[in-house]
Amino acid sequence: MTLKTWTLLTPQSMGAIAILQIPACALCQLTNRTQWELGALYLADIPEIDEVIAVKINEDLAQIMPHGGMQILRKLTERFAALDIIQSNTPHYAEAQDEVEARMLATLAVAQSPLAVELLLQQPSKLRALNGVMPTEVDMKRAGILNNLIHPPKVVLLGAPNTGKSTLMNALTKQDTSIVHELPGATRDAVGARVNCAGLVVDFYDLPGFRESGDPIEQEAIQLAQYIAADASLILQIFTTQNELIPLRNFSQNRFIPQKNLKVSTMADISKEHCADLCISAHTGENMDKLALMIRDAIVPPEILADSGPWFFPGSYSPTDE
Ligand SMILES: Nc1nc2c(ncn2[C@@H]2O[C@H](COP(=O)(O)OP(=O)(O)O)[C@@H](O)[C@H]2O)c(=O)[nH]1
Ligand SMILES: [Mg+2]
Repeated sequence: MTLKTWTLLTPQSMGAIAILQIPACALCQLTNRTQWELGALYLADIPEIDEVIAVKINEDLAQIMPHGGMQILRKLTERFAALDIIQSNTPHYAEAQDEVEARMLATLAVAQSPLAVELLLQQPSKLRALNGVMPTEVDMKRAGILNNLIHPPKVVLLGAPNTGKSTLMNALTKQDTSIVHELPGATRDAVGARVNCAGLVVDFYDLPGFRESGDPIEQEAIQLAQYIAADASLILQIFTTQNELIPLRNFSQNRFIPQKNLKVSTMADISKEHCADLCISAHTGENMDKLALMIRDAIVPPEILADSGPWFFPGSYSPTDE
């Protein structure tokens, strides 16, 4: 393998240092040092750019650690272009035993949910043991569910105005994400936030309350909210003893996402709605932990998490593996 690409391993933003993966042969081109012992760290000078920590990992790969920030990165990008080394977004995992492990590590780098970590680390041995046997329909169905641990699924709060949706959103995010007001119609734009629900990270959307409205802006906001609700993995139907459930009609327009729903009655500190799946109070915190568990279990059921079969996470095999 003669690598002619470089990859930024750290986020493209401000920071004290950046880490770049580069071709081993580029070390001599970039710096004035010619002797590189494998695995040894050097302080090397890249003329007119920066002094960096550099290491030759193997005959193909090296890493440099310049100071962070956009300007040094911009200069390095120009230097690489002059050397005909092109940027790639796919790092090489020199530490991986094989391709399966490299693909797992690439997935681990982007997985959002804490629950993904242990499960992903178990997959290389499970997938290797299959000896290239392709996934069954059951495997693919399980993978479809477990992939929610990598890319956060969408969960929407749907209900009439003044049912406590925004208050619930703020309690879930533990900050003032949404406007809370006793006057109905306070929430106009859908407000989104990423929340860890008992190990499953989800994207919550606080939607404007659904009601008949003569206000064209509110009508448009409600229409937009309907689109967002249509491709949610889970709809939380929010209601109270004072405000009935909003019928779900047909929000399941996206047939690739099996839609589930939970009936959550809010303001349990005032009164409890007994036909709910769960009664909560965002004010007192009653059943808030239970809500997180119910959301997680509705999207990634415990029996799927406990299943000992392999997880064909995205990229774990390709049709060319056949
Ligand atoms: N007692 C009590 N009041 C609540 C609770 N949640 C929300 N409220 C109140 O209900 C009103 C409407 O809340 P809001 O979150 O704006 O409702 P939304 O229109 O559905 O987003 C506000 O005055 C909140 O303080 C709760 O758990 N208990
Ligand atoms: Mg609101």
